[in-house]
Formats: sequence, C-alpha cells, structure tokens
Amino acid sequence: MNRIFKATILLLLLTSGVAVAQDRPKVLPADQEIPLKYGAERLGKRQDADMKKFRDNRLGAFIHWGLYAIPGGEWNGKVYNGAAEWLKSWAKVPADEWLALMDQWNPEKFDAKAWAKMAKQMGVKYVKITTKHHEGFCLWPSKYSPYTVAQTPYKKDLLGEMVKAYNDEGIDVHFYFSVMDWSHPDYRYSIKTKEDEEAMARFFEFTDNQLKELATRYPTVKDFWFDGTWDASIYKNGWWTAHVEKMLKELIPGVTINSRLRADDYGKRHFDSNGHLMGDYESGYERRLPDPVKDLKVTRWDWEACMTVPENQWGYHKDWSLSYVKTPLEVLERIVHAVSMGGNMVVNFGPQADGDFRPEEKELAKFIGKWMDKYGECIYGCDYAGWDKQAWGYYTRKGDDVYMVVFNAPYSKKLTVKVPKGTKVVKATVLNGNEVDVVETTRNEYNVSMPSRDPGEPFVIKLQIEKDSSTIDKYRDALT
Ligand code: JFZ
Repeated sequence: MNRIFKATILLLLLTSGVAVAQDRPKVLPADQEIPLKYGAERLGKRQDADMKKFRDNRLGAFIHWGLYAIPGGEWNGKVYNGAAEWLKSWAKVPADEWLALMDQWNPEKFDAKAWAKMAKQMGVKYVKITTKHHEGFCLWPSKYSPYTVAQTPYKKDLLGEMVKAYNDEGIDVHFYFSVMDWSHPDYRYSIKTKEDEEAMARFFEFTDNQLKELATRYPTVKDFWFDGTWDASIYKNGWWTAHVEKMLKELIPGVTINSRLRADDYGKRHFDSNGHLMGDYESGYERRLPDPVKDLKVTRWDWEACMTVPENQWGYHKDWSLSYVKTPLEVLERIVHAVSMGGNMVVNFGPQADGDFRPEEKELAKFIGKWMDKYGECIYGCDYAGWDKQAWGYYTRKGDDVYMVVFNAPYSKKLTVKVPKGTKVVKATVLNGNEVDVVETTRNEYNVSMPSRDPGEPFVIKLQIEKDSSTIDKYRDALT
C-alpha cells in the first residue's frame, strides 16, 4: 500500500516537473528505492578505460552543421533572432520546402583535413558532430532516409570524411543524434491514438536502423550524444531509451552515452526515479554551469557541458550582432570552470554552408589553442581538487599536483590558498615558468606570490602537495 502510494505521488511529481527536476536528483534511502526496469544501469561513475579517456579528454568541440547553415537565420527576407538551426520552426517552413535546401548543399570549401588541423591546433581532444539535427538531414548516406548528403550536389559521405580526418589527427569523434526528426512522417510528439502508436513504433524501428547503420559504418565512434528526446512520445517509452543504450553498447564496446537519451519506467529523464544518473554522464549543463561554490554534488558523477559563442546560436547564423558574443577569454574561463568542477566542456562551432568557418570562430580556436599549448597540463586528465574556491580563479587537480588557474590577480599580489586539514604545500611553480614563493600564513592557509607575467593572460601555478604527518596521526585516531 505504502509503495503504491509513493509511486502515485512520484508519478504526479514527475509528470508535472520533468524538465525542472532533471538536475536536482532526490536520492532515496536504499531501502525506500522503487524497483525499476529501465532505471540507472549502475551506481556511481564508470571506471573503465573508455570512460576514463572520455573524462581525461576534458576539452571538445561541437560541430552543428546542416541545411540551416544555408539560410543562416534568414527566411524570405526576414532575419530571426532565435537559434539558426531552429529556423524551420521559427519561420514555419513546411518540411518539403525546407528539405529542398538540399539542392543547394554543396560546400565547396569543405576540407576535412583542414577542419581536423584546426581542431588539433585548438587543443580539443574530441569533436561532437551533428550527424542529424531536428530537421532530419543526414550528413551520411543513410539508406533509411531520402534526405541525406548523397542526394545533394555534394554527393559524398561528409561524415565519413570527417571521422577519418579527425581520427587521423588523434581526435575522438562523438556523434550528436536528434531523435526528434521533422522530416519523418511517422514522428509523433505524443501518442493519442492507436494510429499514433503504430506510427511511433515504425519510427522507433527507423531510428534503431539509423543508429545501427552509424555504429557499423563508423566503428571508431566513441560516444553518442542524444538530443530531441523531450517529447512525451519518447519519455513515456523509457524502455526504448534503455534498449537503444544497450544496443549501442553491444555494437561498440566501451561507447559512452549521454543522460539526455534516457527516461525510466515513469518517464523521469536524466536521473531515474531513485535519483540515480542514467547513461554514462550528465548532459543537462547547456549554456550554463554549476555554481563553483554551492553545486558540489556534480562532482559525484561525470558530466559534460556545452556552450555557444553567441548567446544561443548552434548552427551558422549570418548576424552575430544580435546577441552578446563571448570573448575568447570568457570561453576559456568557462572551460577552466567546468574542469575545476570535474566536468568536460564542449565549445560549439557552426560552420558556414560553403564549408569554411567564420573568422570569429577561427580566431577563437587559435586563442584557445595558444593557451592550451602552454597550460593544457591543468586541463587534460584533471579533475575537481576538493579545495575551497578562491576569488582569484579556479583549482584543478591531477594526483598530488594541484593547479591554480588565475583569472583575477589580486592587487596585493598574494594569492590565498586554503588547504584541507592534513595537506601541506611544499612547492609552487608557474607552468612554463619559475618557482614562486609560498608562505604558510596561518594553519591550513598559504600565500603564493604572484609571478611576473604577460598582462591579460590567465596563468597557472602548479602546487606540489604532501600529506602533513602530524595531522595524519590525528586523522587515524579519529577513525578508531
Ligand atoms: C538542443 C537543440 O535543440 C539545439 O538546437 C542544440 O542542438 C543543442 C545542443 O541541443 O537544445 C537544447 C536541448 C536541451 C536543453 C537546452 C537546449 N536543456 O536541457 O537545457
């Protein structure tokens, strides 16, 4: 009785607040957990080599490329401020009219090798490519859809060219895949009739086929990042999301899958009804980040944030003056912030229809690359340090090395470092520079001297730490 009551309350809560609840999981005490067939497949982080690689990569690039790059936010003479990849929806363009853009798809300047070089120079370890966005246009010659690159003047397998070029540069490839598909007559937003149910069953089969096709044609793919899974037709079919995860993991051992794909038996998304993360990493941080002081719960699971450079443009938009465009320095700070909280950051690029990148994006890639080249040691393979955040910037950590990434140099030229009990700082060195003074000011607190440095460039100080044996003894006492 009690259990049924709880399940009913849960259901009511879930159906009303699915979107809001996604990153505030309520973890129920173990003895009160409700049984789930399609909930989390595991508790805690995955610790295998593939997941470790995903995590250690830390910095990625997103590529949003599709038919929307052709109109670039403008339809019939009107420029829409909304996200360019949603233009079909803003301008209410009928599917056939939209898909006719395929006749113009011929990116003459596209050079997969040049794209891969650009990513390499930027220091990204992986690239997430939109294989198919909401519009339904496929960058690979899918045999299950008439709307693919094979039916355009370009003809060739764009996705295949990209996968090869990135892999040749040692860059991992992740596939973005939108389940919601505006080009498919069987897609339903919700299921109201028997006919809807049958259509959606066909749609699930079609989607399975496309995913199997992607997994077998491009077996080096490391990750599937699902999107367009927020409609009731999908989250009320949690079984299907669990099935897709299983299917892909059987086809590609080690593959990673984002939480956005998943819904459980009760339609709860990302985190199941018991508060456990589904999929391998949380993908709800989009164009926002956790609070570096208060949101420490995110360090309990793997997560990946993604960000646009203008406010909200993923696909190419011809007019970036319509919203605030982040400076390269601001983009860099978000990368460091994410890593300091134990997450990955993916910076978005929306290539032009001709296959080239806009100058702002080229500049950005160069800026980030130059910094990563010098200071990347504090990003790759690094994690949350577990130390109290200070106003000068962010900490990251790799084993016994703690990195201070300084964005706001204080006038005092003294950088305060507060260490947890039982930790001693024994040495401080500027990455690619000299040793700097480190003085213990009070118990568990140090001052690190500011080095001389290039003005305006965030710099990194590496701290070497040791366990403080006097407090270790006390710690041992407390344990008994
Ligand atoms: C989706 C897409 O609609 C968008 O075009 C882009 O591809 C982006 C990466 O993903 O947009 C979303 C999806 C989820 C959230 C916000 C925007 N969310 O969970 O906050």
